[in-house]
Amino acid sequence: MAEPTARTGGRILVDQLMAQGVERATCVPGESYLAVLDALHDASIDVMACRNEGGAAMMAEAYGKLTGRPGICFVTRGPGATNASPGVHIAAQDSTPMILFVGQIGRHMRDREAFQEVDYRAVFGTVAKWVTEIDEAARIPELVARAFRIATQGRPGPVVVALPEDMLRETATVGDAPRVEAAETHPGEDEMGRLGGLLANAERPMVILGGSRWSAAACAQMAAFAERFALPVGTSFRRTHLFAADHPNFAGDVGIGPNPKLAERVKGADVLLLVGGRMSEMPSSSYTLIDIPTPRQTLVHVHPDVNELGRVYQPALPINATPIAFCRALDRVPLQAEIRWRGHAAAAHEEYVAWTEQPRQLPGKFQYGTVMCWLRERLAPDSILTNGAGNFAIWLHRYYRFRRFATLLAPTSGSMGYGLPAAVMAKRQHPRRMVVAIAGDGDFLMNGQEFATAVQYDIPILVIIIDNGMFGTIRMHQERDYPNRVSATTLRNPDFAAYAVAFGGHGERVETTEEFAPAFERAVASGKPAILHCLADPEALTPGRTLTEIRGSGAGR
Ligand SMILES: Cc1ncc(C[n+]2csc(CCOP(=O)(O)OP(=O)(O)O)c2C)c(N)n1
Ligand SMILES: [Mg+2]
Repeated sequence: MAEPTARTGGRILVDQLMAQGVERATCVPGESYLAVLDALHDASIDVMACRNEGGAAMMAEAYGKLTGRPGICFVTRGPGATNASPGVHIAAQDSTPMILFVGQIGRHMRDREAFQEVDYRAVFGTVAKWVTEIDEAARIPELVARAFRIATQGRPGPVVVALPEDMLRETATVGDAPRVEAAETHPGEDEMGRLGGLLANAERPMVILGGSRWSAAACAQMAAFAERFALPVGTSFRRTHLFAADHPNFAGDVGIGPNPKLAERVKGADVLLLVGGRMSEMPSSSYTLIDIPTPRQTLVHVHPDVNELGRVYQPALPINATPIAFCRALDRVPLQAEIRWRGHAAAAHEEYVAWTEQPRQLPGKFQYGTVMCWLRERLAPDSILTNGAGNFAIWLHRYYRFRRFATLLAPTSGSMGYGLPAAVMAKRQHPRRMVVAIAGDGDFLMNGQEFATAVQYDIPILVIIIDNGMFGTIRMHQERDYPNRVSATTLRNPDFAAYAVAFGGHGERVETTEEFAPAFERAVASGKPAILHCLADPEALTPGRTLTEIRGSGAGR
């Protein structure tokens, strides 16, 4: 290795990113980290300047979801950092590796409440996995390497690194840190043997997949295991891409409002193998599927963070392993006895198909369910779909069929405004794949300004906005519990097709089901970032129940 030469803090930092194999980063520029921006000028890192730090941070989080390597986002101090906070929160709840670099005030001004001064350790202390501030340029390689390790190792998560402005301009002579690869945590032979023993005595076993630290190979190994043991496999909230929906062992999405038959299957399983997930509030139907602290099911919990094992549910067999390492070991689980549950997987899959095949006709000329069924035929299996939060997402997760690993980008944290920035990142990363963001009218405008980023960098994403003129999810809760008292949930929306055109993209208004397919094809053919503004009837509030049917149904509970 060449002897290190003197470099500025900004240059040392960017050289560490190069050493870690960072291929792209997002940012909103700020005067607090000019020295980094200057070093990026000469680096082979694709930097996308975004319009708001919330979108920039979500794009970085989406990169972490797609690749398993930390998404990198640069923001300025104070308002830049606080704007970025939703992306940090998503990365935390979704177990996604991400590093947020924040420009910071000069070291000599600290604690005077200087311009935009924030104590990052205090502000992000309970959200991020680790927060640090680098006080000496000479320590950048050490601390950045540690940031990559903490972001990716164990249960992945967000790291926040504050960079005092004057530190970035000082010079130091220091060598680079090596590329960091997260350590795998492997299951022991005895644990795999015990799993085999539990299955040998099982009658109604079931598998649920979730969390991060998966790969396409791990998903394939899990599918082979499910086939060998004839196991029904469900996926946790927003993790449907971990098991192919058209696989005969797929039992469905254990998400919000799951198929009641699937919920019964989970409750009635005698051995429940939970790989990577945590079965938190959403996938557990508000902690009703598995008893706390002692599950009725014999719970085998596989998780990369040892502290997640027994955090809520006490497992009969805790296995501290990454899904990747665990799945690699699955072919070593011997089939010890005759399978007594043969037929269960096929029955579960049949129930899944019955629940998701044919949507109910709802009020209005635009049948969103029919459109989603059309999309599931139209889109190639490697298409990437993204969404934020709102009732509009229910149709995607019920009627679409995810068939490949890492084709779904959606926040388990239920953060609105995620779909558009996530789509921008996905299409930047995979320019030849179709990337479709599904958004609500409320959801879209949380980060709608990032449509400008898509236009600026020629990233032809497709955005489908389901406009029902309201924050429909909250209206649903209102009508259920406080019927006929609509409060702060109505929206008067812009013409989203004109919005797309004004930004330099392609926009169309879709009022009927029949108009959708040709509009979609024109949007694809335009080669531009596009918005399809779909007008949904407010009565069509959920796939199962109309607004009128929901009104008052929860009163007095
Ligand atoms: C950042 C954020 N703010 C608020 C909420 C609460 N919330 C959940 S869904 C929702 C309404 C979503 O409205 P829209 O995107 O129009 O979808 P719809 O429910 O109408 O289909 C709100 C306000 C949230 N989940 N995230
Ligand atoms: Mg809406």
